[in-house]
This record gives sequence, structure tokens and C-alpha cells, in this order.
Amino acid sequence: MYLHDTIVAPATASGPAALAIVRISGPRALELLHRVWRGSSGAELAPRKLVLGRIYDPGTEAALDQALAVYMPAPRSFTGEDVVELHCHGGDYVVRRVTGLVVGQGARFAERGEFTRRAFLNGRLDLSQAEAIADLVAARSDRALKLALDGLAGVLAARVSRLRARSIAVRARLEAQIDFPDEDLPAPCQDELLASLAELRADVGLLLDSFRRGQRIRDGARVAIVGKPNAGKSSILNLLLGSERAIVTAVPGTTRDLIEASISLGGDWATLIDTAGIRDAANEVEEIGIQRALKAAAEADLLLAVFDSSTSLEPDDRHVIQLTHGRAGLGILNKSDLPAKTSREQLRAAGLQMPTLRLSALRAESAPVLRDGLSTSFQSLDGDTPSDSLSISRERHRLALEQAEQSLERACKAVKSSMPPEVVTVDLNAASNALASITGEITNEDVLDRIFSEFCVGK
Ligand SMILES: Nc1nc2c(ncn2[C@@H]2O[C@H](COP(=O)(O)OP(=O)(O)O)[C@@H](O)[C@H]2O)c(=O)[nH]1
Ligand SMILES: [Mg+2]
Repeated sequence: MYLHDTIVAPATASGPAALAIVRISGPRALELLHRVWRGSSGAELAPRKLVLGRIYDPGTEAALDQALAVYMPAPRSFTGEDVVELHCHGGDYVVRRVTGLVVGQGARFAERGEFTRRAFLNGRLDLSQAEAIADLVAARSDRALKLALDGLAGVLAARVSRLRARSIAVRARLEAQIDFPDEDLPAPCQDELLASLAELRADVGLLLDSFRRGQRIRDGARVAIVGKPNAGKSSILNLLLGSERAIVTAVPGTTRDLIEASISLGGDWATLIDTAGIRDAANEVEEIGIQRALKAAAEADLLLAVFDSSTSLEPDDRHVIQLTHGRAGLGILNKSDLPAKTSREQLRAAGLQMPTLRLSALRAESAPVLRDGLSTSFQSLDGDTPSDSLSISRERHRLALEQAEQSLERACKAVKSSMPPEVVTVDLNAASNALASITGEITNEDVLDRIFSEFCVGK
């Protein structure tokens, strides 16, 4: 029944809105439209033209809504099938009724991501482009949007296809050798083969290395706020959020569990994690909180290390400084409104290498200074990677590239130890299949089920 039946679902989110779109796709799309919708004053439906009309209940002839309809005939539609859209008024009840009418006439309610899945199965887009649609819908920053748009434009697919073509070309050379086994491969040919394999492996490795950056762009950077109790960590979180998200008190050890909140910073999205103060714990609950703080710090992309400038440096501060070694982030010398007992120079002498800002978390004017500092830290995470360079951001892509890299590594070893070409081609085949799984040239139902189940209904 798959692909032969006609599906329907709202393409827009629920909740009151000016408009809502109900989408129908499949061979009976146009017929079903005509059963529930009629053009006003005899208006005829022409492909790709919005026409005003009314939706009727075919059972009772009662009018349900005034709606625009548009018909996109196969194969030049999103799914590659006949597609009809009804642009109705955006009330949940109206949308439910209209969808119900279409189902009543013989359509099936679509599964999650089924429209996009059909687009993939009909060759309208490859799997990486389908995933990019989900990323586009979920994007929360300019950079995430750009990454998703590149994916949708097929930038990743093209890069992966080129890598795959190269691995197929090497295999073709080897196969020529299998066909003429009497002719020994001359040494220069072997060197050339090894060089091509090593170069291909390095290029797969380059794409693989972009994963952390891509993931950071897609999901946002994780910023852990660390420091001894009462340094002002929760106040820094609240300052950045512009709201009293975390409880702030003069009692040391107030924050026990991790508190996460996300903010948009320039073209980036960041998740801030407020943690328990780091010190020798007074009790078991606090100790658990401290362990969580240390784990959050270890996993974060950036650290905001907060120090209380109104107190002298203590062993707890030195512990925090140790955590920052080799890490990106910012030092905050907080409570600049109080007389200073700790200076930037003292922090530096104690081993703090991160750039340090002196400010007061209680003053609103500190917020833009802190945001600027954080933005600069974000940029430093990219190192010298050009801002427009392609990154992979999905675990599925990372795994496939890792498989390809390992297979190419084995192929290199096999050539070096003069294994028969048949052995090398097995590894090359594996590499090429792993690459093909990214674009979905080779795939299976389970993988498709997993990918499309993260879509919403109607997408
Ligand atoms: N004077 C002054 N007090 C601050 C500043 N930042 C935080 N505090 C106070 O220091 C205490 C501890 O702050 P809090 O944010 O809970 O620290 P945390 O334990 O590190 O999360 C509270 O009484 C805050 O009001 C600041 O910049 N200046
Ligand atoms: Mg706190």
C-alpha cells in the first residue's frame, strides 16, 4: 500500500493562527480535493495556482471554511507525487474537521515525516537533504540555519559523492588488475595506488574532524559556569538571561543541581549551565552537586570561571583554576563594586590563562560586556576554520565517515603488505558503501524509520 495510497496531514503547527495548511499527497490527491472543496464562482483549478473556494462536508453539504487550494501535479512537487494544499483558517477545530473529511473520503493520516520520506523515495532529495529539512525546522541560530540550508542545497551530498567517486575509481583500477592477473602491478603503480588511498582517507578524516564544530553549531555551545561557592555564578547566569532563573543567596552552597538555560548570542546559540560551587563539600547532597559540576565542566565547550574579587584567593579558587587549564573560555573577576582583594595579576600568577573580565554581576551594564566576551570565546572555538566551511553535525554521518575511514585504512594496509587486489577491493567496497549510506543511495527500512520518526507529522 505504501506509495500507492494518498496521505493527508496538517503541515502547520496546532494552536490558533491566521492560517493553517492541510497537505494531501498521492495519486488521489486531486480527486479527494474536489470531493471536499469547490472553487468560488466556478473558478477552475490550474497547476501551481492558488484558487479561492469553500470546503464542504460531502455528507451534509454544510460549508466548513473558506480556503485557498493549490494543486501541484507529479512529478514536480515536494513529494514527487500529486500534491494538494488547502490553506484554511488556523483554528485547531477547523483543521481537524478538514483533515477528517479528507480521511473520510479515503485518504490515510500521514505518519511522522512521511511527506519527506516520499520525497526521498521518489528521488526528489537525498537522505542528507531530508535530514537537513529537520535541522532547518529545529534551527535556533543564524549559523545553524546556514548549516541546514547548505545541507538542503546538497553541499554535503556533493562532497560525499565526490569522495565516493574517488573510491570507486581506485577500485576500478584494482579490478583491471584482477582481470589481467598475469601482469604484475609495477612498483610505481603500487605507489600511486597507495598515494590515492592515503589522500582519500585524509579527506574523509577532514570531514570527520568537522563533527564537533558542526554539532556545536547545530545544538549550540555548552558553557559551564564554575567557581567556588558565593563567587556569583548564579548571578552571572541571571545576568546573561536577563531574568532571575537561578536562586541567588548569600548562603554558600545554594545551587546544588545543574541549572541549564539557553540564550542566543549573535549568530550562535548557547546553553549555559550553572553549577554547584566547587569546594570541600559540607554534606553528601552538596558532594553530589560538586561531582555533577565537575562533570559538566569536563563536557562543556567553554568555561566561565567566576572569582570573587572581594575575597582573597583561596584553595577552592586554585582548584577552579586547575579546571581551566587547556580549556577555552573566560575568567570573571566578579563583585567589582566591592573593594578588591584579588586582582587579575594574582589570578594570572595563580595560573589562570583565560582572558579575564572584571565586572559586577549585579549591574545590568555588565551584560553586554559579558556577552561580547562570550562571543569572542565562541569564535576562538572555531580556530582558523573559515566560517563558511562545511561541517557534519549528525551522529549518523559521523559513524558512516568513521566506517569509511577505517575501511580505507585497512585498504592501505592491504596494499602495503602486497595482499591480492581482491582483498583490497573488499575494503574499498565497504568504504564506498559507508559513504553511500550518508546520501541514502544504500539504505534500509530501519534507518529510514529512525530518521523520519524525528520529523513532525505533516513534514
Ligand atoms: N556586591 C556584589 N554582590 C554580588 C555580586 N554578584 C553576586 N553577589 C552576591 O553574592 C552572593 C552569592 O551569589 P550567587 O550568585 O548565589 O553565587 P554562587 O554561589 O556562585 O551561585 C549573593 O548574595 C549575591 O547577591 C556582585 O557583583 N557584587
Ligand atoms: Mg549558585
